[in-house]
Amino acid sequence: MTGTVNKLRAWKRLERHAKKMNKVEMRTLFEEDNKRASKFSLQLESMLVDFSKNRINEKTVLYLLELARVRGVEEKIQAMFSGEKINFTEHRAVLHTALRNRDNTPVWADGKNVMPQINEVLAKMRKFSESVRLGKFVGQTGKKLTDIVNIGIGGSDLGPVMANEALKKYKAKDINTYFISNIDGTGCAEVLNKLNPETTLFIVASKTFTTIETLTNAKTCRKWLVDALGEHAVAKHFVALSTNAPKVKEFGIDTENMFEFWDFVGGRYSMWSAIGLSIAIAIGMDNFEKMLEGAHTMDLHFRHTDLAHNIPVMLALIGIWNNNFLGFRSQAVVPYDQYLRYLPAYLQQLEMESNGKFVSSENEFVKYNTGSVIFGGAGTDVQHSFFQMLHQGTTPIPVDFIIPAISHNEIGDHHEILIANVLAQAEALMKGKTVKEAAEELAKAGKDKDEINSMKKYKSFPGNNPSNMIICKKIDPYTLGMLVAMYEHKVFVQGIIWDINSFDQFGVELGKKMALDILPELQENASSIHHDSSTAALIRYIKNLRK
Ligand code: G6Q
Repeated sequence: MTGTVNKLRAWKRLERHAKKMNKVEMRTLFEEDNKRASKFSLQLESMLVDFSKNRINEKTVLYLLELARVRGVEEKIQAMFSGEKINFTEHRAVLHTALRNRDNTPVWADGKNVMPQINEVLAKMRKFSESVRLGKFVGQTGKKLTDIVNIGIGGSDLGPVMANEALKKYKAKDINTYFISNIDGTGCAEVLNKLNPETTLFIVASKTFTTIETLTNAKTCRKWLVDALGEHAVAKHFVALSTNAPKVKEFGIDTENMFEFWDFVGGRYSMWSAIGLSIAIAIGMDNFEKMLEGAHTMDLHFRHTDLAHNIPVMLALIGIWNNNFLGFRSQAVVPYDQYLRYLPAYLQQLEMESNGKFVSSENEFVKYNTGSVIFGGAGTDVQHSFFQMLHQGTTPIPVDFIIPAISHNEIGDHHEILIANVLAQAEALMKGKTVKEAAEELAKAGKDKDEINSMKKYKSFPGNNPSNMIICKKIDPYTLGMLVAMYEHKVFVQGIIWDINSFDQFGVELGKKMALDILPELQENASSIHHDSSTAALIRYIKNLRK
C-alpha cells in the first residue's frame, strides 16, 4: 500500500460526502426512513449496538467500508490472530486474543504454539486463587489472606481496577481488593492504614518490573510487612505478575510466586493474563474464565464476520467518520451502570495510548487526525456535569452510551428511571430543539412576547449530536469480556485505517525516563540543575518550600 491514507480515493470521496452530510439533520433522516434504527444497528448474542444516531446514510457506510477494504482491514485482522508481528516498531506479535482462546486451537508466534504456556499460567492462577479463597494458602501467622493489594500502574492497574469494580457483585464476601498505583505516597499510606499485615496479600503487577512507581510502592509495602512480620513473611505475602523473571528475583520475590506473561501481550491489553490475578481471586477463576469466554465470543465475531456486520469494525468506522470527516475530535463514553464507572478511565488508556500516534507505518508524519480525546463517567452523574456542553456547546461530542437492561440491584423503579435517562439523553442529543420550538414551548408556558424573544435562543438546543447506544442484558463476567474486547478491536481497526502502530507507547516511556533525570537535582546537595529556565526555576522554588 503506498501513499498516505488521506490521499486515497476512498478517503477523498468521504471528504466530499462529509460536506453534504454535515448539513444533514439526523432528525430529518429519522423522519424520512422508519427503518433507520434496524438498518444501522448490529447484534451479537444479547448485545445490541445501535449506531443509527450518527450523521450517516447508506452511502456513508458504503464509503467507509470501502476505506476499510482498501486499508486492508480484513487482512490485518487475520494477521493479528495468526501471530504476525503487527507491532512493527517493537517487532512483536499482538496476541492478547490467545489469552482468551477458549477453543484452545493452536496460536503461533515465532513458530511456537503459545497455547500450552497460556494454559499453564491459567492453571497456576486457578490453583493459587482457589487456595487463597479457601484459606489454604495463608499468611505467615496462619491467617486467611482476605485483603488483596494490587500494586501496579497503567496497564497493570486500570484493567484490574475496572474489572474488580464492574464485577463487584461476583466477589467473595470476605475478600477485599485494594489498588496502589500512584507514586504519591498518599496512595500507599491510605491503603496500608486500613490493613493488617497478617491478612494482606500484595500482588506486584509489572510487565517490565522496572517501573519506578510500582517498584517504589512495592518496596514501601515490603518494608511495612517485614517490620511487622519479619523477612520470612515475604514469601507468604508477596506474589509477582511479570514477563521479567530476573528482575522479580532481584526484588526478592521467589519466582515460584511469579505468574508469567509474555511480550506478545501489551500492558493495556493484559487484564486477561496473569495481570488479572486480583480479579480471579476476588470473583473466582470460574468467573474469570467466563470473562475470557465473553471476550473470545467477540474475538470470533471480529475475526469471522464480514466488515459490514462486524461490530468493532463498524464502531471504528463511525469513530473515524466523526473524527476525520466531520471534525469531532472528542469522544465521550458514558456507561449507565455504576459498576462500570471505571470503564471510561480504562478506555481512555486503551484508546489514547494505542492511537495517540503521529507516525505512519511508512515512517512518515501523518497529515490527518488520529486518536480522539476520550473522556467520560457514569450516567446519570455526568448528566449533571459535562452534559451541558454536549447539549449546548459549539462542537458536537460523539457519545457511546452503555446500559444493561437488567440491574444487579433492581430496587424500586431506580433502573427504569436510569433507562429512561439514557434513552432520553440520546434522543435529545439527536433531535435538539429549534429556536422556533423553544419559542413555542415558552408561549405554552404562558410567557409574554418579550420574555419569549429574550429566552428562546438560550432554551434551544442544536441537537444533531452523534451517539451510539450499546445495550447488554446484564453486566456479568461474560458480558464484560465481550464489551472490553469489542473496544480493543475497535481501537485496532482505527489504527489500521490511520496506518499507525496501536501497540507501542513511546510517549509513556518518555515520561518514565524524564523523571529519573530530575530526581537527583531535587536532592539538597545537587551540584547543578540542567534544564530550561522554567523547569530550573520550578525545581529551585519547590526545593525552597521543602526546606
Ligand atoms: C500499557 C503501557 C503502560 C504500562 C505501565 C506499567 O500498555 O505500556 O500503561 O502498562 O507503564 O508498566 P509495567 O507493567 O511494565 O510496570
